[in-house]
Amino acid sequence: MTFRARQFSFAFPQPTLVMGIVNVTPDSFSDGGHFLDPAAAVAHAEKQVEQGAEIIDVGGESTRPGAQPVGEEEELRRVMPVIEQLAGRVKVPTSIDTTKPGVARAALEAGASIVNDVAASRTDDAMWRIVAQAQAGYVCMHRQGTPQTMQVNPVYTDVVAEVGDFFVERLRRLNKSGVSADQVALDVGIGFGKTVEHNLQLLAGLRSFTKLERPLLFGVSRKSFIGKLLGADVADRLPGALACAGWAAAAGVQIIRTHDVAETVQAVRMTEAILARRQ
Ligand code: 9MG
Repeated sequence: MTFRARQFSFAFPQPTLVMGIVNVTPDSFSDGGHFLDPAAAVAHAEKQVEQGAEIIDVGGESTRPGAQPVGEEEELRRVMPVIEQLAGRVKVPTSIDTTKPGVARAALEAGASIVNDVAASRTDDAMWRIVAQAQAGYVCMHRQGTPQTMQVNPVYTDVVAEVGDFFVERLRRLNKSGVSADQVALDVGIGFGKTVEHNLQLLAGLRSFTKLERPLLFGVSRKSFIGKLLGADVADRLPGALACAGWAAAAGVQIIRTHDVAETVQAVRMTEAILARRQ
């Protein structure tokens, strides 16, 4: 199985990839305001690469529940200096975390290779045509609702089956818009229109998505479901996230998105060492 993202190509199976998060936002839930200065954001990304990140995900609009939408101009103002500088400074692919086709296009032109789209449930295909034209990688994430509404009583009959059906239908639509399957990674969207119970069911069911034969991407870093389940404040959720990362790697997830790169690399390498000796 191959994941193609412009000049980059990942042939799986290979050790789990860690994607480092760089939020260029004033209001993200755990690191909002830390990397608003482009120089600080770039230095943080470089540190993550040194720690073993093999993809850097740059975002300029918070996706946390209840976050206020950001206009395109402001989002571009936040992310573009970072994307432009990273293009010349890191050897790993840069991903643009955006729901806006205009931001995706500008970021791809400036050197990004992947579009991380938490609004893959979109109805029009402008975003996908841009991804197709650039031959970029595309993260197709499941979300029920919008950041403003998604945590207001999310309902599923069978969350694992419904997310699986969403992926099948999106792969078909992406293909129709010119995005081939080998450009797509799938993400169940932990915390995006899901209760703690839904998130746990998706974690427990991760292996079922491997039958789609696309790389699976997964993010739980510092998320509130860990806090709700274990009573941990946002600064104290790393052990819970590392347990999920190890579990996900064992279940066949290929890419883990995290704020805590060094710790996550260690967790997944440990898991892989055990898996290699499983009888
Ligand atoms: C932007 N963002 C926040 N959480 C995320 C997650 O779990 N997956 C992806 N793909 N993006 C996310």
